[in-house]
Amino acid sequence: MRIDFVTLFPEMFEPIMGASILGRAREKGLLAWSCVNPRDFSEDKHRKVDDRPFGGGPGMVMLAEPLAQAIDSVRTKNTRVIFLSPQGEPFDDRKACELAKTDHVVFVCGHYEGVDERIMSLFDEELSIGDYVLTGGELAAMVVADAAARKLPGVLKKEDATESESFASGLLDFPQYTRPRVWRGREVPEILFSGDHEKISAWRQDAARAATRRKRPDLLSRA
Ligand code: 4H6
Repeated sequence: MRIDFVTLFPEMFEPIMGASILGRAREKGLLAWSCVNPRDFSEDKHRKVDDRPFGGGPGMVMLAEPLAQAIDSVRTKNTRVIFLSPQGEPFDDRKACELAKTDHVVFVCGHYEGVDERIMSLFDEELSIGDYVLTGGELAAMVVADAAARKLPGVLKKEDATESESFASGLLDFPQYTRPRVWRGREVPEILFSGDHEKISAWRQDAARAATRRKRPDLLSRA
């Protein structure tokens, strides 16, 4: 999977996209990403990428042309261009799986009050990571990139097989325990020491259902 981030702040990406599992995915050649800066496509002598909104009002709006040129500089035949915004379709695990099958994704990160509406015609999709507002689209783009990248074959260790986890099953994860056996007076459920893997599996399924009913009943009432 190849990702291009269209961003005015490329320095935000290496600390997140270069660390931990995503860093290893890059080393293994499973994930490649780079940044393209719309400022490099500004035709203005001051490298301006924003201007005041027609109709008045506070703040600035991102110019369409530098954004369009940045996108076109990385676009190929099978590129999916995704815009992150509070107005987007809600991002979820199903979309993450779908995205993981995409060869080349371009994430466009907005700033200021937003972008000139006419740029929307260049986007294949508009996504939101939740009902809140961020100072820029960069964190949202990295959230989506992380959720998709960990679905790529070979990115996670075998043990972390994504099929058994939360959301693939429609349920929250079952509770996990590790050493010590007693921590601050709290014991690990006895059944986990039984060695009976069928019983453990059944207990975990029950525990997952109970956790979902308690914390996210909305997930149970979905189809
Ligand atoms: C597009 C339009 C994504 C992108 C406006 C982006 C939340 C999400 C942004 C803006 C985002 C999300 C710029 C409006 C800053 C507010 C960047 N916020 N904003 N929920 N912000 O996925 O001012």
